Formats: sequence, structure tokens, C-alpha cells
Amino acid sequence: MTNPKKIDALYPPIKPYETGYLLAGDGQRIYWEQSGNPEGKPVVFLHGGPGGGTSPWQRQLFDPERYRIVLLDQRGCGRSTPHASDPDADLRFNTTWHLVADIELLRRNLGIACWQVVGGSWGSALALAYAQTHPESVAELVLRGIFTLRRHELEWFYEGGASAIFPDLWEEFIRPIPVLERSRMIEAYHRRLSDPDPAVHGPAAMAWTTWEASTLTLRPDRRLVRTMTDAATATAFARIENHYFMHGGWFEEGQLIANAGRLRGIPAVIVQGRYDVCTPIMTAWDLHRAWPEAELVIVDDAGHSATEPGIAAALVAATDRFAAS
Ligand code: STX
Repeated sequence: MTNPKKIDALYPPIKPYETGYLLAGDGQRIYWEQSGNPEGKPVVFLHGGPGGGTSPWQRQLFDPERYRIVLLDQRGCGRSTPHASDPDADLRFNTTWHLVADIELLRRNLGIACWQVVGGSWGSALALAYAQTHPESVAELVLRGIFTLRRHELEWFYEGGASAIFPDLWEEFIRPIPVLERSRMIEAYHRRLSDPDPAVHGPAAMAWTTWEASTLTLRPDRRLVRTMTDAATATAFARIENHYFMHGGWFEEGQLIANAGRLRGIPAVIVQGRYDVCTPIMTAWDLHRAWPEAELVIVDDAGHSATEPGIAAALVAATDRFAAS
């Protein structure tokens, strides 16, 4: 994603002071960058999708005087290679637990003892998986638009629930899929997205990504839709997301909420838009119930995206507060 329209709560745009590639094995090169203050408090930002890649504006969630800001493009997307839009890219080497290992390897390679972990949507699932695996590596958690890949969460957004709110956009989402296959949309999309022929996977990737991009914000954001539906971006995004959802994220059903007890002692803030259609507030609520020590901030006039003004403001308030600790 490119930068959104100006959001008042964000810090001014900055450039990285260092970029590099982590050689993660399996032929995977993981793009990372550091910005802000090299002597500051370390924070890592985990992007969404999976497959969304990082965007420059995500640096602006952090006070550049006080934070050493690390962004990375998860396997197969953004500037990481092999890119999942490449038909030869093998998604067998792309699972939640590969990403968790990549994050931990990057932390050690950067010489960071422990860091704040910030993630929204898929990034919140990955942050929870990482923190539950390596709690000693995590100083604080700031999570937004909670997503845990339980069956009913995936069914809500990809198998018809959300058609109650976006029936017009849902018609476009189901259009590439023959009527007889529409009772299992994730599987039907999987068959098309894994086809090497661009005439087959191209329109499927576009429809999948357009559905998601069009439903992330309280008000339509054509710019967001345009930047996400660039052909290579949309293909990697749709292929990676669909691959993760076919496998339930390689989680036991309900695992991320059941294991919330492992996070005891990690200061945390959960930011959730009331009108989040992609990852409805029920999941943030379930996590809050299982993990009452985490502060839950409900933004009453926001959808899913971190670029919603009220969401960005709540995230910056949380990172500002933790910068002092
Ligand atoms: N996917 C939700 C998610 O993490 C179920 C997500 N959706 N779009 C994005 O992330 C980007 C804005 C990062 C592309």
C-alpha cells in the first residue's frame, strides 16, 4: 500500500536509515528496514494479509525520536523474494511458524534483546503467535483489528456472512466462481489462484483482493483499492491469504485465544473498530475476556483499517505511552 491521505495523528513521514535482506533458508530473502532513532526503544511492526507487505506510513505510528522502528515484508510479499506472484514460488515454505521463526531470527541478527510488537489484522494473529512462542522477546504488545483465523471468522468474511452488509460487493467476489462451487469459496478460489495460467489466476486474484480492499474502511477508499489491486500485489496477496486460510493458519481451532495465559505480564493494548466488517469485534471481545489485563480500546466510528483516523490516533496514543516505559 502507498501512503494514505494525511492522517493527523501520525508522525511525519521518515526514510529508513538502514535496509537489508534476511536469508531465512528455503531460498527465502526477507526484506527489512530500520528507521527512527538507532538508540531508541526497539519496535517491530507486523503487516496484515497475510501477504499485504509493509508500507512507508507504518513507520509514522511511532515517535521517531524515541523508537528504533523495524519493518519487514513477510515471506513472499512486498520486497521479499521469491515473490508469491511468481508462478514458481513454492508456498510450502510459507506458514505462520516460518514467519514466527523469521521474526525471531531478525531480532537476534539486529542485536535486539526484546522489542515491542505491533500488528493489525493478520499482523495481530502473527503477533499473538510470536508472543505466545517467545514471550521473553516481547516488551509490549499493541494489537489492532483482532483476527485469530477461527473457522467462523473465515466463514464470516469469505463464505458469505459479510454479504449481509456488502451484498453488492459480494456479487463481484463470487462472480469468478461457478454457482456449483460457491458453497466453498476459499477452496474454489484456491483452485484458481494456484493455476499458473494468468488468464485463470489473474481475474481470481483481482476479485479476491478487491473484495477485501473495498470492505476495510468505514467509507469507500478508492485509493486503497487501487494500490492493493496492482496485478503483482493482488496476486501475491490473494495467493498467500488463501493458502493460509486453507490451512487455518496452521493453528488448532481457537489456539491464539486459548493460549492468552502465556501473555500474562506483557503490557498490552488492543485497538478495535466498532464497525470492522473484515474482523468483527467479537474476536477482540473474546480475546479481551481471555486476557483481561490487556486494555481494550473500542473506536466507535471506525472500520478495520489502521488508516481509519480514530484507529491511527488510538495506536499512536498506545505507542507514545509505551515509549516512556
Ligand atoms: N485479512 C485481513 C488483513 O490482515 C483477513 C488485511 N487485509 N488487508 C490488509 O490486511 C492490508 C491492508 C495490509 C492489505
